[in-house]
Amino acid sequence: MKNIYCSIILIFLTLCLYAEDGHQLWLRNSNPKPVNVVCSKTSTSLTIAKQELQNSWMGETGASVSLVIKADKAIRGDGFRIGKNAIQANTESGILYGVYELLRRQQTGEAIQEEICNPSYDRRILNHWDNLDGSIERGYAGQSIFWRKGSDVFTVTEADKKLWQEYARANASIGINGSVLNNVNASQLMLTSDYLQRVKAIADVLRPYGIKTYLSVRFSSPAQIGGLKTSDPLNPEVAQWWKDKAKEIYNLIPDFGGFLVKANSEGQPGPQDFGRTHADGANMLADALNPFGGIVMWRAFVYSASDEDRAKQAYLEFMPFDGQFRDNVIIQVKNGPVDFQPREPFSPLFGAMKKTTVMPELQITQEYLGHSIHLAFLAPMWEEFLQSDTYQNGAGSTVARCTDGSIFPQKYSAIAGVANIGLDANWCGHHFAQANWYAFGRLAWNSSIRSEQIADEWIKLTFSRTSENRDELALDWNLNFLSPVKQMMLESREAIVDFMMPLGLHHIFSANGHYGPGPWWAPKGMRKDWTPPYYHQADTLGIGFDRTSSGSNGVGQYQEPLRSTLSNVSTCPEAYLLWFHHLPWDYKMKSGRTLWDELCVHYDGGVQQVRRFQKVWDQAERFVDRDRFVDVQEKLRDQSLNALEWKDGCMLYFQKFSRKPFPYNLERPMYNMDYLIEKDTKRVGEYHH
Ligand code: GCW
Repeated sequence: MKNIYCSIILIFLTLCLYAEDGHQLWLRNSNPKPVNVVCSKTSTSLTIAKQELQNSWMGETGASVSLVIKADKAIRGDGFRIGKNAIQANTESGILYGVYELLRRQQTGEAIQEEICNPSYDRRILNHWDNLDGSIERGYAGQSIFWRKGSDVFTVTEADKKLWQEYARANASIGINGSVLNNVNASQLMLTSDYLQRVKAIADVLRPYGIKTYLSVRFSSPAQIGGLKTSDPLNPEVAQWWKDKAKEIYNLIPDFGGFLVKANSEGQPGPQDFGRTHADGANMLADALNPFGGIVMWRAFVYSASDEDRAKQAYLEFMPFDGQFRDNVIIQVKNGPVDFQPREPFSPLFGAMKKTTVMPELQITQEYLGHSIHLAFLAPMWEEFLQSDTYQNGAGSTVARCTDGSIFPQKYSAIAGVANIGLDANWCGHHFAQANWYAFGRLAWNSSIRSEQIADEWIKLTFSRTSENRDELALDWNLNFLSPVKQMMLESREAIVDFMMPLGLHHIFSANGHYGPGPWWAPKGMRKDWTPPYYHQADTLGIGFDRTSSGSNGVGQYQEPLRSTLSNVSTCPEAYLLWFHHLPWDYKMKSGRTLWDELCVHYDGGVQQVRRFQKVWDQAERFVDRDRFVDVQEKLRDQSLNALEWKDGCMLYFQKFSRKPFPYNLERPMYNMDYLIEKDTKRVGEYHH
């Protein structure tokens, strides 16, 4: 009897010990060894650096570590030189980044030899699409960590500060050095004094961690909150209003980063409302910020209800202004020409704007990749994008090199990621979505690290219990946890492409929720380019969007030889086939199958893949604490069901056009299309647009 009690108590203790809610992210406590940290200067940032070393040191017991701020030409920006027991940098942030790097390497067992680590991009920024009422556009992890409903928002609590500090620390640990605190669909209230006071409070917490604060601004603010008659950028009073506003902000926040602007896009106000151009608007704001060293990040995400191929519009609108922007304006371009789809070719603006600074915008939040339900590791998607060759300055002109200052002279270099962070205990909704926050930071710091390395690091930091017991169990852990889970992560994005929109299909989501399948979705009167049939173009003859010269000629926006590669159906990579070509159902694929069969094989393959992920995860049970294990297990179940809806919905719908049987070796549909459409119609009511 006594034994039973003992066992129960033991099990309970074990569960408590290993119960984790994920709040600690990749910064979980370890058993530190004693260390002596020597630093010639003192400051809040350096104190943080010191404490981090003392709290997590896993190097030699009793070692002495020196932190040295000393100018060195080989070290750029907030880069650092790292050694086993020393970190040197030009800046305090550099020291902090060096400390996190050293600790990370100790914890993951990566080699530490003397070397210099410089950042790929100077500005590594999170964009929060957080509204001032606390809701988050495309957020799937709870309410905003910055804003909330009601007047309560103007009181800064200790809990707020604690959370912001944890947030800042997590960012600093992966090199992120900027945060845009509010939605690009910005409220004019953002720039009113009460809200700016809160921004100041946030900035004060983020600053010691090397993070600059930025704001999204609404272009019509002068008229809406400034009492002016217009917001015309060429009106001197308007320009003066922005100058005064900039001064007011910099008085509160001397190191304020600048503005992010979504203008004349999806109904947002902008300079075109006054017959002015994007350059007029961006330059006016840039002039207001320039005396203080601020920048303007002006988004290129624009498309109108015209007949022009949506994928071509940003390029058409922005290219004429190349060279006309101030040097503190950066054009922020989404990775793909349409909208953060599971797979898109890179936007043709990258490398094409040679006299303007361009920065990539990635989406960390999984708007189009299963929200916080699907397990989707996005590093492979970003790696694919950053390493895409634009050929704009000869072969090897990757998107990364076109934007990081390697090819074009530019005063600033920057990269942004739309955050997936909310008030959920684990910050990101899905435990594995944390890996995307992590990956964004790591790639912004070093755009050439491989997804595999990022996954490897993240798993070790996030799931190992302590390094000691990982060492003991190393073989078992590596073989039966690290390796299969890493493989699953690396394959996860492709699985989603397969069951949602393979072979270059895109934007066939139902309604505006952007979760379930909706290739059929086309309500009467809806703007065509907001409906899936516009994108898939399926008919009895075939499927795909013809962007060759016989179609919209979207390919014409790419540089040779890429243009020819993409426009020639036999050289166009199959992953982009239906992005660029409309092809007959019996078109012969490289596999020898018809296009129809191949499409079905991908849909089916995606579903089977998620089921394999379920098996991988179930086998990982003994290595993971109960809470996180169950959470992920349940989400994989939901993902599996959703994958099946995608496969059945899309295959049954496209079959109406192809009029061909599903390959007989594949699983038969389990859903009726009508059922899925009805389910979808019920869901649609929940979404706006
Ligand atoms: O993809 C669309 C999203 C909108 C978003 C917009 C943008 C913030 O559906 O929710 O608005 O992109 O990037 O501006």
